[in-house]
Amino acid sequence: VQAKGDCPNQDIIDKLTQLMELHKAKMGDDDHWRAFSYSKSIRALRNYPRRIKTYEEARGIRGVGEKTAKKIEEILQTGDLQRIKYEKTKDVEVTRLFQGIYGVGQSIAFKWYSAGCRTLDDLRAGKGGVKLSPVQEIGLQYYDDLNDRMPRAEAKAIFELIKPIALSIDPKLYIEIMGSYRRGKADCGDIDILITRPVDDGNTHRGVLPCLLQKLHAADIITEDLALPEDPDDLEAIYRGLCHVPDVKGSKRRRIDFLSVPWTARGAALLYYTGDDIFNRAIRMKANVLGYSLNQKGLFGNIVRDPRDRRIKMNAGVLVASETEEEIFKILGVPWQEPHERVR
Ligand code: DCP
Ligand code: MG
Ligand code: MN
Repeated sequence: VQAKGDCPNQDIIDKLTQLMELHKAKMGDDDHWRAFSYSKSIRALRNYPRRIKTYEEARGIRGVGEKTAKKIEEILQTGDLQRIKYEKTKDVEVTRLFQGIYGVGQSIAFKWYSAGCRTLDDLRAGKGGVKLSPVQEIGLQYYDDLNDRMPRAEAKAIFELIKPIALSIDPKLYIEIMGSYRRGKADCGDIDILITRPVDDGNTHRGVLPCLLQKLHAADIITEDLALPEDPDDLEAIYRGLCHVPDVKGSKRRRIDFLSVPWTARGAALLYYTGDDIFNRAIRMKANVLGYSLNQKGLFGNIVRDPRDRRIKMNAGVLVASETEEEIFKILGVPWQEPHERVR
């Protein structure tokens, strides 16, 4: 047995080890035996006393199979092993594909990859025992639609179907599109709708969102639910789902979000929900620097932070502003920016 350092075939062992580790990390059916077969070859090579010169010589070593011998030959001839690059890019490519499914992040994508899935059809077939959640199933079913952005006009058309239905429930509702649409973008990833209602007559929008959702299902505008509000009777609620233009053959599924907030929080909600996300991060940072805390509910002052970690807040603070975007900008000393200017 040779010491690791002075093994005459160390470069080969290194490459095969790299490949073995890549297969091990994946744990698919065939990855498992591949990793095992490489581990056998690697052990054999460690004990082999001479520099291997040819394919035939490699093939003659007990424990080295035909495919591994081919790889050894490639390393001898080129100093490299293409399969390593392939295994690496393959997992990036496949996990990216899987992360295109609504509700799938990096860790789930990699879990499925490790189970041996490589294509959307593998997922559909439940290869490797993979099981999708109901939401992921919907994401998979409408994969192409949901990875497409809709023209601004389509977001407008869908909203114009929704708005009168909402106003038929309560004519005093405030209902508008936020997100990329409000920023004036030519295309939208989804439709973000803010709902609230003035309280000057003593009424609120309590219960409106569940009622609206039911009507939108009945009108075949909303087609699938992805996430329902936690407490439908709360003035503050979030809904995520899919919608389409009804009665138009081949109309695509589109993402739709509803956010309902108390009337007094509308400014902070408008600001948050209009974005974009980079602008939001910047203005929240600015608030933090000034000793405030900004979120979708409002701008809060008298924030006490943990001196050991300034990110940790020790109290909820005192509400300073939340009714209009303008006052939040003003208190933070940020010059007013129109929605279309709030971009990265
Ligand atoms: N938002 C945020 N941080 C996030 C997600 C969202 O601040 N992580 C805010 C800013 C966004 C708004 O919510 O503008 C709406 O979220 P969307 O994901 O719908 O993003 P956009 O509407 O801006 O873009 P898209 O056209 O892709 O929907
Ligand atoms: Mg959006
Ligand atoms: Mn959204």
